[in-house]
Amino acid sequence: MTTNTALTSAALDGFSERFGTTADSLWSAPGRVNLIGEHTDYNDGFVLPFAIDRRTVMAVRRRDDRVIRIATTFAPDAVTADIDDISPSAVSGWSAYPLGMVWGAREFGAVLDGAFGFDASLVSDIPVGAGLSSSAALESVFGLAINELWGLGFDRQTLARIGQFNENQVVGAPTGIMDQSASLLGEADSVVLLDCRSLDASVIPLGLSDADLVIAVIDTRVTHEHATGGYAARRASCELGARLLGVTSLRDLTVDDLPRAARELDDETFRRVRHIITENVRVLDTVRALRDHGATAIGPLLDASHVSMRDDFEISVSELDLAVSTAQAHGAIGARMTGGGFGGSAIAVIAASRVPALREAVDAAFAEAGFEHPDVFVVTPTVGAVREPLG
Ligand code: GAF
Repeated sequence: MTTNTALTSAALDGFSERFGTTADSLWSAPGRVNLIGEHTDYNDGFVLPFAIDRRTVMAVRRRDDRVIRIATTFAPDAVTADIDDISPSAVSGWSAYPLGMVWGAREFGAVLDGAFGFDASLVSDIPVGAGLSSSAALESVFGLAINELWGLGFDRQTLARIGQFNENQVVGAPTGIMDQSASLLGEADSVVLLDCRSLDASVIPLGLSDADLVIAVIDTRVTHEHATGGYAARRASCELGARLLGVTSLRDLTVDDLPRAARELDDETFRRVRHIITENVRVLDTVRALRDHGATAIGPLLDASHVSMRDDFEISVSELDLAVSTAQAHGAIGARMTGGGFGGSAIAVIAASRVPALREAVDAAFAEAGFEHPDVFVVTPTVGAVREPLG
């Protein structure tokens, strides 16, 4: 069974239109929503994301040479590269996400002597810049495809590491490993608990339907990117805090260290550190709440996470705060911004029957504030990257 018939058909049709022949294999990878655990990944901490039912699909046909051509619906021109010439300086723009995976695989020890070229056509229904990891989906779909086509033998955790490496070294964004892990390790109706130090991952049932709940995304349409600006500054603050407190990473600290941190750090660095320490606790508390009481019990933890991101980590924006407070006032049992921040999306855990009223309330609140019209839609936890059947 395909994960999304309309998208896989669009990828196959797009392939035929662009290359004048039919594809011989098909792959897909999802975007992600992070339920809780923000900016904890690059601090060796815990995250709890899930793969969403918004995907990037790639139709492929093998070639007889070592050339890769990639066409997409989101860029006018196809890119062409020779497998042997791919390096950080030879790729740029959107194609760095897929093509950088070839270089990353080689850096992780893959011998590409037996690799062959292919044509590929990509389509996606993950909004770009919405904080739902469209870029990780691109890396994951391409990484899984070359891993299986070329028989590279990497496991999914290693593919996620290659994706992060690509993002850091080729794309130039100092991001952690959460997004690629969610896209590669996600399972239906579940969240992925990832220990970003050991990379141990466990899949935990979310049980939304048992509780008659859904997760609504509120895409503020404030776009963001992580290669520049606030994201890198937050990472630098965390590294400074760890250094000044004499630990390898903020993962090594607990709430018992907060009084010392308050004494030894300037106020801003202290608040950055406090967010990471308390967010790690909230992730583990969320896992316990899910296991012991189900999804109905997680709301206050999500609300507290948002407050911490707004006040201590300072990565929220007015649109995200308004989305969260409006959701909380219209029936959400918990709401928070999700992802790297400075724009993007918020999530609300809410009864399915209340989603139309939530959409109306958010639309009205955004119109009154003079913000751009937001997009509100429900996401379902779904399977990670897969090879799709051809038809
Ligand atoms: C972005 C990054 F890519 C992730 O690694 C993570 O740090 C996240 O922001 C914040 O939790 O999505």
